[in-house]
Amino acid sequence: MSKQSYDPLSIEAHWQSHWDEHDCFRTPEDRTRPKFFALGMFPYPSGAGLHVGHPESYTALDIVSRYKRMNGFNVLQPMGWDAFGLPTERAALREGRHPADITRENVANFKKQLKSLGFSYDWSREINTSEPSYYRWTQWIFLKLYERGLAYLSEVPVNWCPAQGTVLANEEVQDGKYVETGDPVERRMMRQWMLRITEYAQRLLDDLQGLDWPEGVLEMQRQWIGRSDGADVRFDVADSDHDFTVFTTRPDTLWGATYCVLAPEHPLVEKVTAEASRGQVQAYVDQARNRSDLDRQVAAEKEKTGVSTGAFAINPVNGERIPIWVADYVLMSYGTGAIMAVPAHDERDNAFARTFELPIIEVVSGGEDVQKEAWSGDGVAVNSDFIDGLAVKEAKAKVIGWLEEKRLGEGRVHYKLRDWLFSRQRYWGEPFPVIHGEDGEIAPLSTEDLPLTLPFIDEFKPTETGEPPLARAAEWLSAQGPDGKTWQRETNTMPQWAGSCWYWLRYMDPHNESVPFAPEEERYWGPVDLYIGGVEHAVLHLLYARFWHKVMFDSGLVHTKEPFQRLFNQGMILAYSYFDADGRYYHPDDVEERDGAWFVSESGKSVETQVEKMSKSKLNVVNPDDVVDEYGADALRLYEMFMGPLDAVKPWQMSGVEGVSRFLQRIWRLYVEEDGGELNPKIVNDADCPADAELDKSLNLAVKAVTEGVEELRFNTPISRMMEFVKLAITREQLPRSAMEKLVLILSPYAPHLGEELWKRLGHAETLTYAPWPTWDAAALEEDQVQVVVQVKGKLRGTISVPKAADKDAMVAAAQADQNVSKHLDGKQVVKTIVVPGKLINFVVR
Ligand code: ANZ
Repeated sequence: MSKQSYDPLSIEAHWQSHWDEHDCFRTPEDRTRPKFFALGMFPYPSGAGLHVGHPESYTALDIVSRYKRMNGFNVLQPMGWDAFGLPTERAALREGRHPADITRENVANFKKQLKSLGFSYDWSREINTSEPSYYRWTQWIFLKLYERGLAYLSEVPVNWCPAQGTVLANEEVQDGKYVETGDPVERRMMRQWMLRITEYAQRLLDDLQGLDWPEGVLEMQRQWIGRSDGADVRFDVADSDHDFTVFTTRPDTLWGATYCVLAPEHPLVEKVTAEASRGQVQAYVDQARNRSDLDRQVAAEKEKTGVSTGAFAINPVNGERIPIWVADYVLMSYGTGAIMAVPAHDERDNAFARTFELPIIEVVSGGEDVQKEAWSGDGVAVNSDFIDGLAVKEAKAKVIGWLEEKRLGEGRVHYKLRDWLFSRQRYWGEPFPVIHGEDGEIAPLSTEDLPLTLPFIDEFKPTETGEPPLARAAEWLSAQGPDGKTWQRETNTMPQWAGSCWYWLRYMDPHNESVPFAPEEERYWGPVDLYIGGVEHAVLHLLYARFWHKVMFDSGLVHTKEPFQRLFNQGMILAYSYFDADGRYYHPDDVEERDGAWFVSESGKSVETQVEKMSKSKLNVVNPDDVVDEYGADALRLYEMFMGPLDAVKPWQMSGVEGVSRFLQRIWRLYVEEDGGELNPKIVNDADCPADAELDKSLNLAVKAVTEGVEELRFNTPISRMMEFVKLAITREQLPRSAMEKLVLILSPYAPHLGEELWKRLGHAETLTYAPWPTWDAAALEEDQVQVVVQVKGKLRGTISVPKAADKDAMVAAAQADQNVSKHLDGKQVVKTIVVPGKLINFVVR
């Protein structure tokens, strides 16, 4: 037989079908072993297919899953599709096709791609959020929310984009335009479904404690929930019966309040505005109304705008008359929509007061010059009557007590978190399981009527009257109401977030037709032990999912308060892009390096390189399929883990893939005989192999590194340990079989195809999926070398490593052999050599 070279493609195809045929990764049914639920954020099956960011987190998770199986855990590692959503609906519009068809195609493509990467998923548990058998239960959970009073219809101001025919999230609007398309956006009142997530604000905050999540994500969740402790304070409007309440986090600064501000939408604006100011106030309010909150906040950072109402408020602590203004830096959606302004101690108020020449009164000591810059630090109260001399914390408490006693206000907590706008004017989403009566009554469908399937339509634009696309499904729209009359179905659909709010639970029991998941399955599998995904989901998805989970907890459907015990974010993979002075981008294949500079191969034109996000327009997108075709899936997996720490942002480099691919080839040659038999004859039974402490130690280091690496989600450095072992093993004439088996086992989570192939060649009939994970021998790792400092005339000239047992002569010889040391000894006479065994050598020279 001729030389057998490493051929990843045929090996990988073979093992992938072997795993499939033998159902190797089916989730075990027995309940006697500990469980491990490994979840990767399921992909949105877009037309572009998989990008290299997907295999990054999925490989990490697959390594953990394979490791856990080998450690005796029952592992649940599923995969599915977050398949409803706007991009598919847009593609349908563009291509004149149905979103269901596009989704089916994209899913098939994604699945083929994921399968080619050898992930150990239990494909029998695949889910798809756009299938009725799945969204039936999304609708069912919505009804639970509705029953509990957590879903309600409300007239709310929305960002309405007439061109797109839909409402947009605040984050999607900038300068009054839709960020994606530039279409103008207006504020409109619309009747929308809202979810009362605010009711859970405190629990969403409290339960972050005890989660094993990245600190950055915890902090983003805290910020988003935004708990603020302060007081509501009532201000009377002078010369009228009106009053209004402000929310302040600094009741101790009440004596420094020199004006008040109402949000433009505040209902009192109209009532208190003086006759002379009406025109101006109205114009200002109209202009502010069309801007989103976020937009207003950003604009207010740059320039403060506002108008005076001509009315005055009475400061409750000292009876002073202070003017009432209207300004858009105060948002109607936060606190009470009204503030007392303390320009000496609040930055925004300070800028505003300086712009409009309003008085600035210092009431907390410590600032430099509050006429120029607000002082928001600590200090003691001044100019503040009965709290003078108190530190901020005590002053706050005392004022709150006083306000409560006088019934002028009370201590209050406000949250930034808003109720969740839960309807979209879209076709490709879950229909709401409710019907509407003529007089605005609502009736939920009964659970036996679920799923309410999405009707087939072939025109996804909104109707001419601006109604959502579902208004076109004339027949579907009518339903018999509880009173026997014809009622109307809801034409909005749920937002894309809905399907991902509970999907991990469905994986536990994906084919159940009578409940979303059986309680005993949830009790065994919940919570998710490890969740890996992108940091872009640090807030919304994770917050929404936690909210639904808590509602299900309250309904007795799940037994844990939190869904995801441990969370990890993978870092983004960037790419090198190449562009010339005109800003034109070139594909990496079309440029070349000469003497450290880059040129277009054809024209010789010089180009610059920069590490950037992958994007089609920059021609720098790396397609995982191409990498697999050229180097194999094991090389792709190994490279993505070798690039750097999982959570680091790092650039893709093809030369790196080549490097790990060579490493895999080296391993192959180490195990597979060049001609003839299956196995390299160098691999012999342990008893026939002479003791080899160095090799033994190197192996134990690798086993330890891989093992600890998996537990700590550090995957890059253990690869170096395996490389070191392989480098050493290549130099040996004989290799002990047990060591070579261990290497295969620890390599297999990273490079499972090669692992299985070598395992078989080592004589094992069974897959290594359930082979016991190897242990390392701590004794073999005992440090037997020591570091010795070498000085020449008292100056540090080197450190050498010598065996612990080395005697004086051996130490001196080793020191003299060091290049740098010998340079400093050259031509000098050594008059004395001081040796501190195991620590230091000092050559005294002349
Ligand atoms: C007086 C004051 C004095 C304030 C001072 C701050 C510092 P956080 O911490 O973000 O909750 N505020 C209240 N409602 C607002 C609204 N709807 N729009 C804009 N600003 C609003 O911020 C609370 C503080 O933000 C409140 O405390 C209020 O200004 C302002 F030295 O009151 B403060």
